[in-house]
Amino acid sequence: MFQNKNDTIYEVLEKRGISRRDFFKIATATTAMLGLEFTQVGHVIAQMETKPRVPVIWLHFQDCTGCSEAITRSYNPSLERLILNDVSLDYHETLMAAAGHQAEAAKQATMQAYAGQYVLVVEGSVPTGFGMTSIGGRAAVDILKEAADGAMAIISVGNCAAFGGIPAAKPNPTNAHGVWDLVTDKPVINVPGCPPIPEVMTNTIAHILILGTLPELDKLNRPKMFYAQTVHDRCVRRGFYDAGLYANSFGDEGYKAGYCLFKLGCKGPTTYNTCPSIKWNDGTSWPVEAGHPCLGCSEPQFWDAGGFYQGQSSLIDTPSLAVAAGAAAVGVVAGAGIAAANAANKRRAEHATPAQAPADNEEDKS
Ligand code: FSX
Ligand code: SF4
Ligand code: F3S
Repeated sequence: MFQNKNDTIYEVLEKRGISRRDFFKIATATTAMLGLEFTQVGHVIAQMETKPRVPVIWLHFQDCTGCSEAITRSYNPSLERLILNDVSLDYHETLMAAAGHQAEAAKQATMQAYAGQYVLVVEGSVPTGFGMTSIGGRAAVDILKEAADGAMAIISVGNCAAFGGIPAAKPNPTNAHGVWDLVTDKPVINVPGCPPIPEVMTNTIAHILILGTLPELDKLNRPKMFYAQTVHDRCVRRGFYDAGLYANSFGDEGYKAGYCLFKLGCKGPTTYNTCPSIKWNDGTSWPVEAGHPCLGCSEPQFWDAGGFYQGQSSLIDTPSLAVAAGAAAVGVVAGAGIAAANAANKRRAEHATPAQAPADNEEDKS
């Protein structure tokens, strides 16, 4: 097999018969995909030529596997491209062929051979209650901490891994937590959503693996490139909101006319995510465009913070301003600083309601 872990991305492509010319095309497309200026193509080429492919370990805890299900529908980059070219996906309970002891042995081998070099992706919240979920006879929290110890960075995909999600909703019977509650000595990047937008997951992973840096993060450790604006900022129904035209019930005349869904409980004004821009299923549509209010799935505590279909008590008088976030990167070496910031940020998230969380992002606006 050509999948020598020490191969660079370029070497992997070369062994697959990709010409030098096509490599340049791939590098150019990758630069655009990562949201970088065209002038950065040379840097991306250098990274792809010199950086060994990085192993990824993907752990599942309390989840519905919707995040893994969603990532298989990523189109740019596709999951196939990510796995074949850019990363070595060494452990993923749903996608790997191995099972049982064989799978566990593969994970242990990667953790030992690439200590300090692999990226850990976590899906699902982590139960900490006594006697709760165990895998292979081991407590979930131990499995997390063991894998986190040797990781250069951790990506929490989905609201469950980032903020606790559904399992942590009241009464939280398993005492479930997001990863950044439990791992405080490593950079933890939150990619929330229930599930997250597939391209947001693949691009965040690709950014770290190809550039070797962390993306710029907001106060909830979400990549600013995707979470700097509210859903409301770019909503297709925004003109109706501004004109005071609302649907009052599903199926009424306003609903049929495509009016704003605010009175049906839409959390778009207080939810930071890129749904209106990237959309879902290769740009086909997204919840509000398809006729459903935004549930706030990328914010902390979204299951507990008010009814999904309850209109909020008052309109937002000063809608947030859109801002194009730069993709300026912070080196992985800065990870220790980010890890230190995790503690303060997670405390903020614990006490935030979706209505409060955006205030934490105010500094991101101009
Ligand atoms: Fe949670 Fe992921 Fe929601 Fe499901 O597995 S973020 S329940 S869509 O998919 O963890
Ligand atoms: Fe769109 Fe919801 Fe904002 Fe209305 S309240 S404009 S439906 S995001
Ligand atoms: Fe989630 Fe709202 Fe987008 S519910 S998928 S953040 S429109």
